[in-house]
Amino acid sequence: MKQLLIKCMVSLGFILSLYTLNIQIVMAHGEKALEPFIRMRTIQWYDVQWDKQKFNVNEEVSVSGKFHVAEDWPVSVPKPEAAFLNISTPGPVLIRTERYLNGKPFMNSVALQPGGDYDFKIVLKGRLPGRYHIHPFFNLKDAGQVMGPGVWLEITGNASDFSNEVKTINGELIDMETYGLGNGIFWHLFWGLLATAWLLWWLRRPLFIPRYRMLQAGLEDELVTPNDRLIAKAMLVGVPLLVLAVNAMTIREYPNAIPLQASLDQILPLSAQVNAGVVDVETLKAEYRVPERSMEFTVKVNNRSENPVQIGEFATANVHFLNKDLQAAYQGGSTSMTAFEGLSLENAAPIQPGEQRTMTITARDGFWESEKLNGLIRDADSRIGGLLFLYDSETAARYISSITAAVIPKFN
Ligand SMILES: [Cu+2]
Repeated sequence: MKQLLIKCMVSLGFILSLYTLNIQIVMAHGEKALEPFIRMRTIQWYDVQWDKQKFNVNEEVSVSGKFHVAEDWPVSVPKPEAAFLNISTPGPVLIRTERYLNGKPFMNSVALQPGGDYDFKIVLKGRLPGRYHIHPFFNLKDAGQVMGPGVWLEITGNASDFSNEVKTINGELIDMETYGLGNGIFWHLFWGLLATAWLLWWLRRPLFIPRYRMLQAGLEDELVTPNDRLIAKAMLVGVPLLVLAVNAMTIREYPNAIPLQASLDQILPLSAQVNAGVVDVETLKAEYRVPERSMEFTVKVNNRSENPVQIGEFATANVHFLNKDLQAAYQGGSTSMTAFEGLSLENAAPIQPGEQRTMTITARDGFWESEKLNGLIRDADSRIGGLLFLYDSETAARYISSITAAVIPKFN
């Protein structure tokens, strides 16, 4: 209720602000609307990359990346028993031609396992020219959309050049842009008109209070005439008969049709990529300093690898806080949500093999506020989650830990 009120106030404020400001290009599209604990502790995206960001109509483009499903899945969010990997676009500007999870093609929703690691790839084809803001995202059943990182894509060329032809199992080549369109429009109109006619037939009678008074007066027989009964019987028999007859015609014309698929795809997680065990990170506590916009973690790092490791990055809800003392080339691509000097360590010395160190690390940047992640401290579920990236100083190997802790706010 409170959130509804806030949303109404925000929308109202937004509408009012339109009158006082010049129209500016809207840069966001609701990715910050979801509660911070859902964005930080459900799907943890990383290494998301587009093979190109400028391409032609008809040209293929692919996005690939990885994600970890947080172990510390919020208790108020339904478990990811049905999740759909999709691409958020402003309208049908691209078409999706292929989609893979852990290298397996899949069409339907999929059950994800908390703690599991996955990689994905989606192949798209440019349809409408323009410059668009695009995200991969997961639609979680009953929870909402968890956005992956967003990019701007530029599609060049002519919309009229777009072709979307597929070969059916009968070997016929069809144009998906227009195939069956007339049929679809006809049936929508047909059922719409029939339903409207049926509704209007009854709406012209006395309604509500006059009807109630007639019933009270024992005049119900006058409300339903023999003609009404006849038409009702014709509808009752005619509609199912029509559906069955048209269905039979369709089956005769297209004997080898595959029904729309409604099953859940079963794809198991990869072998552990995050929390894989060689370098362990345990979060002892987390404090958010409101005036400084900084999150301070006390972590216990246990290095069981054979080389020294250093903490390089903390990533949560697509915001990357990089360790300014470790600007290594392998530290991931930069996005518009990278705080290059956002991460500082209490003790910058590499953690030696066999060493167990308890230390504080601080992720400080205005992103906590601009990405509305600081709303966490006013949530009923004030727990943070994210991925901590550690790098082997000698071999550049990367270790990833999904860390989580309850957040205590500090207001001064
Ligand atoms: Cu966006």
